[in-house]
Amino acid sequence: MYDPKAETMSRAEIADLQLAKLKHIVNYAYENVKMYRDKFDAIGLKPEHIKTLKDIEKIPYTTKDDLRENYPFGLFAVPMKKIIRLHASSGTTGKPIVGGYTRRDLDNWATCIARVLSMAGATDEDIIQVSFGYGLFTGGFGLHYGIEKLGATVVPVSSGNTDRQLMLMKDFGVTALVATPSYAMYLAEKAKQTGIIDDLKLRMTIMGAEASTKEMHDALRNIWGVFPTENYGLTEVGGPGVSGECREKCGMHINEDFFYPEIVNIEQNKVLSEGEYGEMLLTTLDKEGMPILRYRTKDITALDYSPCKCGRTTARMARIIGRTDDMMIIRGVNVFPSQIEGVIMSVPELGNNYEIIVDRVNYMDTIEVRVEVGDGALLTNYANLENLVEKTRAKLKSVVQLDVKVKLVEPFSIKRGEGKVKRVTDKRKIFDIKE
Ligand code: DLL
Repeated sequence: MYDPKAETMSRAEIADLQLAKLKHIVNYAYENVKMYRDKFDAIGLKPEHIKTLKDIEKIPYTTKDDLRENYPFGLFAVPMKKIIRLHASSGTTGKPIVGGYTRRDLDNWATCIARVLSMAGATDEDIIQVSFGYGLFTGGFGLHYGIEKLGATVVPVSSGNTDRQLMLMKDFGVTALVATPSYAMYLAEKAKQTGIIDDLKLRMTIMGAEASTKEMHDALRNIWGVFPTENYGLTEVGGPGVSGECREKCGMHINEDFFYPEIVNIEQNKVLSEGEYGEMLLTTLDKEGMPILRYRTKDITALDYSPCKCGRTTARMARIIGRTDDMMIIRGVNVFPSQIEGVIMSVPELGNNYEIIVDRVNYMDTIEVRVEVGDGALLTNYANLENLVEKTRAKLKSVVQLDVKVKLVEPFSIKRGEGKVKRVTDKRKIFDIKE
């Protein structure tokens, strides 16, 4: 454990610390960020009204639009002189989300990452290759400084050039790989194809930055033959390091002295109880550069406050089952891409790469899954092929309650990415996406 004192406090100690930090950060945001002052003043809320942790519910949510409207530096709570690093989300549309870090923020960030790495089983003996992009994306630099803080050896290879990645993994004796799950899978396929996999010293994959299912982790564990864990974070609250899985793999431990999580039902404007799934809100408890109160992450998860077998007492968040904005509504049925991935990964004859195409034909929603077969020879036998399509379709129907068209394609025929994968193409003109 990297930080036993912080990671094994009693729940009462955690609550006390969180309340003290919450009171401070609310006051700090009110005093130093105009947007928060305006939001509080509009409803007559004063920082001193926050007397208990539950009082956080009085504070209005912060949304992505708030961040966009204050682009680029409107939410910074310190003069620019004190900001020593900027990051930004890749953002597919419009302006990116910007984060500003003071020296203290960077140090806390590295601590959070060092903890996450240690949860995953890494030590100062490890040689860790970072295959996240280095740049405005928080993944590369975020993991980098955490690895250094842990005292492990960092290989800052960044993203891209898969052959070179594998060569370095072999030549440097890399023991841990940091990547998105989809890129870790691509690297594994290549390593297997070229036979290089047998010459590696890898002992774990540490993944994050995109959703993945238990089945995907099982497939990764199978192909690499090493232990996978995942970790979570987002640019808006600083990047990776919010939470990470330990070797028990029973949810991601939240760095609760830095982040206060809540799960809410947005439609009912209600904070949910332990174990209930809903959208996660995050409040940064210790950010100088850009404090964020009750940020709507859009990520859907649930919390578990019971102590973990690993000895940590920090709350665990369940694997993200989807985002409120990636939920597809197909003929009135709610479908998450993760449900489809779960089915695909559980059919042994299927490969690990797939895409989902949603369309509207004659006013009727259609959904097609294109998935690579594990072995190209399958495609030459019509009867086998039909059986496999049928089997997959039946499994999908039982999980998503919809007829899903299944198209099997050659291994390696679906484009692979080096960062975050985009699996869904929604061609419908009208988007019935829930806010
Ligand atoms: O992806 C930060 C990060 C980098 C996390 C490296 C972990 C490792 P953004 O680019 O702002 O930041 O994207 C944040 O990615 O709201 C989730 O929807 C998704 N995401 C991140 N980690 C996970 C995960 C980084 N472990 C958005 N499981 C978040 C599921 C994840 N989704």
